[in-house]
Amino acid sequence: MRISALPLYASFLVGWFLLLSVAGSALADASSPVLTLTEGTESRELTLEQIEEPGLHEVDMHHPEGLEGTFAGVWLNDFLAAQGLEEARRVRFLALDGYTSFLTPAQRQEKRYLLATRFDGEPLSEDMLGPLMLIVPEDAAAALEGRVSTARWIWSIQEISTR
Ligand SMILES: Nc1nc2c(c(=O)[nH]1)N[C@H]1C(S)=C(S)[C@@H](COP(=O)(O)O)O[C@H]1N2
Ligand SMILES: [Mo]
Repeated sequence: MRISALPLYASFLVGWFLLLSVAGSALADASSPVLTLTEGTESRELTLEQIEEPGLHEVDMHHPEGLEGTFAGVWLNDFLAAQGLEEARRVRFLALDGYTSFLTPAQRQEKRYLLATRFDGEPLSEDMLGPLMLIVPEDAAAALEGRVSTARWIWSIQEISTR
């Protein structure tokens, strides 16, 4: 190869490298596991793709922890139904920081919980309260003003355990 062709060749290689790494991370986002779903003693890993299978619902809101924008996710009851778990008497959420909370069937009937998977179109990263968080869109304004408890607005969810 002539010396003069080297910069062109090098930029071609760098270009491909950038393209492949971007494609690779997009692929990893949708098809790598983000959640452990436990039913009794049986556990399985779910990808974002599998979690979002029932269809995304979008809501523009200001989360009490600070994020403001478009949240998207699946209704918790739709997600549970898709997994054959709509009858669960206890749905427990476990977060990366050790926080845990649970919902009973009555609580799941009383309010529509959204299992958020995305913020402004992108998968929720761990520094943005991800990979998954629970929000109640109908309570967004009240939560921001402190008129309603957000004890069940658990973020950084890594496991959902049902029985
Ligand atoms: N992952 C995670 N989610 C959480 C919490 C937490 O510590 N970790 N705190 C819960 C509680 S008790 C409340 S009242 C709200 C707000 O918590 P904060 O006041 O500690 O910010 O988030 C809820 N979700
Ligand atoms: Mo709390």
